[in-house]
Amino acid sequence: MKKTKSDAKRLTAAKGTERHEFAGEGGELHQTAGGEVPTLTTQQGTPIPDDQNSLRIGARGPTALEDLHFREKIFHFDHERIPERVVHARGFGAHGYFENYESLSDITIADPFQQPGAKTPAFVRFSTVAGNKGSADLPRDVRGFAVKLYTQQGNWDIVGNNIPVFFIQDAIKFPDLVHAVKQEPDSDFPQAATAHDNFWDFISLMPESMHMIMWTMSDRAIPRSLRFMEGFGVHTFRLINGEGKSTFVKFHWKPKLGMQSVCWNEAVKINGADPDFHRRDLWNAIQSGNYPEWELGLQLFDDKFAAEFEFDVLDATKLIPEELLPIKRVGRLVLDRCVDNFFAETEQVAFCTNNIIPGVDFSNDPLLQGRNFSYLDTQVKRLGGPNFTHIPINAPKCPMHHFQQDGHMAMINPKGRANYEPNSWGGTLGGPRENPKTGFRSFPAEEAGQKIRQRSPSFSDHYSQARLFYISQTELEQGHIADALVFELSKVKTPAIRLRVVSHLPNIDAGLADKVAKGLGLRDKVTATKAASGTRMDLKPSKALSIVLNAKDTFEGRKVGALVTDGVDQRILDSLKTAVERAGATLEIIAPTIGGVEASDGSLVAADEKLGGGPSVLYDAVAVLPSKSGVEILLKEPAARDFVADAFSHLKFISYSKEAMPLFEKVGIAGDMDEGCVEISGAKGAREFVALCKQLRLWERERSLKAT
Ligand code: HDE
Repeated sequence: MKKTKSDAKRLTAAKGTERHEFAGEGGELHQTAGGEVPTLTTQQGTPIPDDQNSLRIGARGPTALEDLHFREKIFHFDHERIPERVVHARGFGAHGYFENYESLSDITIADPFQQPGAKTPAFVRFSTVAGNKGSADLPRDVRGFAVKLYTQQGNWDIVGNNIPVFFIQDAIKFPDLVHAVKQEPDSDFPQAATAHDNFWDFISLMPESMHMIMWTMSDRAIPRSLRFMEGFGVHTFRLINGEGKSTFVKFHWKPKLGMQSVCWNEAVKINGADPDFHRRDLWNAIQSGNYPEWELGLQLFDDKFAAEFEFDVLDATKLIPEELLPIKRVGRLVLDRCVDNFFAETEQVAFCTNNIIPGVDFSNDPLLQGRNFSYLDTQVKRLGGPNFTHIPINAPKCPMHHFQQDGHMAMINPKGRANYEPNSWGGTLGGPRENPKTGFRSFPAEEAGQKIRQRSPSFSDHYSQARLFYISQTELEQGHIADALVFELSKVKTPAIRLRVVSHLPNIDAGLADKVAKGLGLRDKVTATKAASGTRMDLKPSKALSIVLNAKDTFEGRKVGALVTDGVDQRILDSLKTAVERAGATLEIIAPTIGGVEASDGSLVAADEKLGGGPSVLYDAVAVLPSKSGVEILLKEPAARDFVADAFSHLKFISYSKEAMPLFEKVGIAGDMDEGCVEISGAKGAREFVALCKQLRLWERERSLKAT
C-alpha cells in the first residue's frame, strides 16, 4: 500500500528525548540525527545518510560494490570474533583496588606492600575452565580467580584458581588434561562437564590428580556466587626484600562474606533457569554498591620450613595446611566498578603469570615454569599480535619506556630517532636505559644438576593430601564428594574406566571407596591401585578446608524470594522486607504475572519475576505468602509446586503464611516440615526467620531426605 508523505514523516518524544523518525518508501523505520543525537559515520568518519538500505541500482536492482558503508559494516562484523581462550573461556571481570594494611618492607620490596593504606588499582576476572565462552555459569568445575594489579613497578598478575592445588605436576601434561576434559573431539560433547569417558579415563591413569579430584568433586566446584569463594595463587612464589633475602609465599584470597556453595541438583537447575547466575550476581552486587571484598593472605616460609615440610613445596598438587602455617592477612581486594565494555575489558584482558614485579619471584614449580611460557604465547594468538599491552585494560598505569616497536596495531609509538641502545644521542633524546638499582632482578638461587627428564621422587605421594582433604570435611560434605563421584562415573560408559577410578579411592579412604562402589552398583571387586608412596594415615584434619566448618554467621549479600499472590498480607511482606534488608540481603517478589499483585491493603506490589521465571533455586531462602484464594491458584501451577518442593529439598529456610499450608500438603512435605520451616505472621516471626537464614542451609534436613 502506498504511504502518504504525511504518514511517512513522524516525530516522537520518548523519555524526554526527542526522537526524529520517519518511514521510508518500503515502510522501514529511519531514525535520524539531530539535537543531541550525533550523526552516524563510517569508521573513517564519513557521515552516513541511510543505515537501512544498501546502495542499489534501482530499488529492486543489484547491490553496488562501491557501497563503502555497506562493505565496511559487513567487513567489520565478519571480524568481530577473536579466538576464545582455550581454557577459562567463560569469564566475568570487574575493576577495583587492593588496599594494603601494613608495610611489609622487611619481607618484600613489592610496590603494593610498602605503605599502610596504599591502594593499587586492580582488575579481576573469574572464570570456569572447561566450558566454551557461551556455556553456563554453574557446571561442576574449578573457577579461575585472576587478579591484575596495576602497580607503580609494572603489572603484577596473580593468575589463580578457587582451589589451592592442581590436577597435574608438570606443565607438559596440560594439553592432555585439557583435551581430556573438554568436549570429546568426535562428538563435540559434553559441554562444560567432566562427566564423560575421556576425562575419567585420563584421571584414572594420573594418580597425581587425586587430591584435585577430591576438591572438584566437593562443593567448592559449585559455588553459590563468585563473591563467596576463596582464591589461591596455587604455586609457591618468592618475596624478596631490599637486602635480597627471599621468603617463600603462597597467596590466598579470603572472601569477606564467607564461603557458600549450592547443592548439585540446584546447580543443574540454575544452569537452566539462569545460565548467567554468577555474572548477574556479581554485576548486581557491584551496581548496587555492595562491593565484593576479599582479604589477601600470605603463607610465608623459609628454606628450613620447605625442607622439613612433609611434601615438596614445588609440587602444585599439594597445599600447606593453615593450621601448620598460619595465614597472615595483609590487605583487602575490593571490586567496585563493572566494566564499561565486556569485550574491551573482560575479553581482551591478558593475564600472564610471567608478569611479576621487583620484590616477587618464581619458584621452580614445574607447572609455574611452564605457565610462564604459555600465557604470553596464548595472548599473541588471541589478541592478534605483540602489541596487546597497548590495549587499555592491559596497559600498565606506571611510566614505561622501551625500544620495542611496530607490529600489528601499534598504538603507543615513540617519538624521535633513538630506537636502540647503547646510543650516543644523550639525555632524553637517547631514550631509556637499564637501572641497576631499581630494575627487576631474579633471585640468584643456586641451580645445578644434570639435564634430565625426571619427576622428582619428592612428588610421588599422590594420596596423602587427597585423604587429608577428605577427612577434613564434615560427614555431610564427605557425602557430597561420594555423590559427585557416583554421578560423574555413572555418566562414564566404559565399565573398566569406572572401576579404574574407584580403585584409587581405597588409597584415600576405605569408606569413600565403599560408598562410591555401592552407589555405582559395582559388581567387580575393588582392589586398591598400587601407590608409588603409601598414604600417610597420621595427617591431622585441617578445619580450614571445610566450607561448612568455616561458615560465617551472616546473611549479608544473600537473596530471599517471596512467592505472593493477590491478597498477600501487606504487613507480613513489609516486615519480611525490613528484616531481610536489615541483614544486608535483598528480597525479590515472585508473582503469578509480572504485573505484580494487589496486597491485602489494596496497594500494588511490583513483581521482580513471574512464577516459573523465578524458581526457588535462584534464592538463598524463600517465603511463601499467598492469600487464601491465591493459594488455590498456586495449587494448580506446577511452577509453584516446584518452588516449594525444590526449596525444601535444597535444604533452604522457608517462611510461610498459614494460608500456604495447602501447597505444602499438595507437594507432600507438610508432614516433614522441620525447624527450617517457619510460619510468620508479623515482624517478630520475620526477624526470627532471617536470623535462621544466617545458617544458609538446614544441613540436618539432608539426612531425612535421602534413602541412604
Ligand atoms: Fe592456566 N591458562 N594454565 N592455570 N589459567 C590460561 O591463558 C596454562 C593453570 C588460569 O581470566 C590460558 O589467557 C598451562 C593453573 C586462569 O584470562 C593458557 C597450565 C592455574 C586462567 C593457560 C595452566 C591456572 C588461565 C588460556 C599448566 C591456577 C584465565 C587463556 C601448567 C593457578 C585467566 C589465557 C583469564 C588461562 C595455560 C595451569 C589458572 C592457555 C600451560 C595451575 C585463572 O595460557
